[in-house]
Amino acid sequence: KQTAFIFDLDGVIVDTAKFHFLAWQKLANKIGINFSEKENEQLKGVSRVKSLEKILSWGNKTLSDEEFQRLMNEKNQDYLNYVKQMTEADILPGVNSFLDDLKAKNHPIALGSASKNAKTILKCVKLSDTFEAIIDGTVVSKAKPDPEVFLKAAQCLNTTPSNCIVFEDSIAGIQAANAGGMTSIGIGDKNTLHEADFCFSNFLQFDYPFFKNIKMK
Ligand code: B16
Ligand code: MG
Repeated sequence: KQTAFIFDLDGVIVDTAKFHFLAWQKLANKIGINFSEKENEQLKGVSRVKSLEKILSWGNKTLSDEEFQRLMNEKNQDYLNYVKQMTEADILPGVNSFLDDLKAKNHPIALGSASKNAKTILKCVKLSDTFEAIIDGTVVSKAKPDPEVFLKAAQCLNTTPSNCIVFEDSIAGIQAANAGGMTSIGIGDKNTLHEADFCFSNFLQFDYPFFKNIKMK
């Protein structure tokens, strides 16, 4: 059976991670909480609600439900203003040709993202019809590092976790893939993503034949 491939979105297919960073930083600073790349690393792959909860806990702050909701919306609007300006040119280097290779060889491919904005982003970068299954923040109830998002993707692709390879840029996402019994490929810094089975800085660092001989979990 052909190996199935599951892709995270933010930080793997497109560099929206930098937009999340800018939007969260603006919000955190506004409420007097320090926010740098170091804090941001812990928000990657984490849901919107959990992200704001974490930021507030770092600043020892609590908010009313109403205010919490308001700030989450504000961040999302800010974030979407960046997203709306994206085009196909914002797909990360090497991603398109790798996706083309997988499709040419009939590998099942799915998207596994924590984002509620996933479909909007795919539309902006013209990848709406690329994935056989799209599992995103609108259909998942347990956030990464829980494996739910990837297990659902495997199920939609009609395959087993051990037949899946997951691409992830976040610590939480690598943990989710590992917990689901899938082979995890980190995209980013080796030291940060040391729990991944394999790690590359980007999609130009490997090619399709690499996966022909890969040792699966
Ligand atoms: P949204 P991924 C995740 O997407 C991001 O990494 C994370 O930073 C973000 O908070 C989360 O989506 C929720 O995104 O606010 O758009 O619903 O990496 O799982 O594709
Ligand atoms: Mg990500």
